[in-house]
Amino acid sequence: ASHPLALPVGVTLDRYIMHRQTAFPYATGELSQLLRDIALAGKIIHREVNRAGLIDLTGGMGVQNVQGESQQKLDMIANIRFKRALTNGGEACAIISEEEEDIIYTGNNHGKYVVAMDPLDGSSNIDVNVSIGTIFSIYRRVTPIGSEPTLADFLQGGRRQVAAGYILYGSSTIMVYTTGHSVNGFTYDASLGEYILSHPDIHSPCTGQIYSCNDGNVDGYEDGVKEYLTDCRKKQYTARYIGSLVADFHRNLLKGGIYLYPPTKKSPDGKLRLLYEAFPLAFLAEKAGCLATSGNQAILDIKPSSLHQRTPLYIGAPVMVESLVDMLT
Ligand code: P6P
Repeated sequence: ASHPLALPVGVTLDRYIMHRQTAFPYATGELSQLLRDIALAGKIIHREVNRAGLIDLTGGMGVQNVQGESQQKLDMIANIRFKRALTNGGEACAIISEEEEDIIYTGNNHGKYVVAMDPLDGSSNIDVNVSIGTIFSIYRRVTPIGSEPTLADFLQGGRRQVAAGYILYGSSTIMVYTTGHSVNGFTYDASLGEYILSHPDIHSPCTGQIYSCNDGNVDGYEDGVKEYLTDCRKKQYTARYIGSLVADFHRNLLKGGIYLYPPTKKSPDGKLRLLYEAFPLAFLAEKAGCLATSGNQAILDIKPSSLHQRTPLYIGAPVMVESLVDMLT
């Protein structure tokens, strides 16, 4: 059954956000505004991504642009744009980003929220026109309003997220997010400058026949993972690996599938980052009926200890994730 608060396909993101806010009488609008700020930055990155090839934003470091500024890579530009949108929006008191080592203080110490983000994941794919994505995770701060935010605001744990989502810059640009209830996808119509509700109340299939992993790493995987992949091949499942987490995740979310990034020799703790890749995707995945595990525990139950810590990640259709976990134990 569709979610009681579902709105018809075609409604704009702005109208949807307002509608959802009215469902919460005590809502004061800050989270709504924060989501709008993220959506705005997504529109700007959509434009930059889609013209990158034309003004050499793809990979060139040290290339001078028309203003004579040193040309920055697209992921650096995305980082700057998201920081600026969140700082100007006023709702986020602090940000952490895959692009920066330390906490970014916005100066909005009266902001209620903190944001963890990967502004442009998979950016090595830009140069070859492969889809890339922004991933974001929102927490209500635990430090007093008005004080300077601290590490504690970011290390609350995945189940304390108030919202999480991603923006996929693919054949079209789509923003998919949840505030803890339903999961909804909004496709960007650049001619209108609006995100339009295209995927209301997403429920991911409970099983699937698509598996996503880097086959080049398989020999280094632990035996249980190898056993699971052998089983997928025996069942003649489909291997689909774009090398861009958001793109692989989104396809599996809609069609049913499993994405695996196990520990490897090169990345013994896994490659993907907990706070701004695994936590937000796991939060959204669980709200859409999927599972996300590190192999030892649910991703959302991992107690974070540092901003950029990594984790193994197995995420997708519950039947597929459960049969993998059974082979790991
Ligand atoms: P590998 C991109 O660098 C990324 O973080 C994810 O988007 C992607 O799924 C993964 O790493 C690809 O890693 O080691 O298979 O190239």
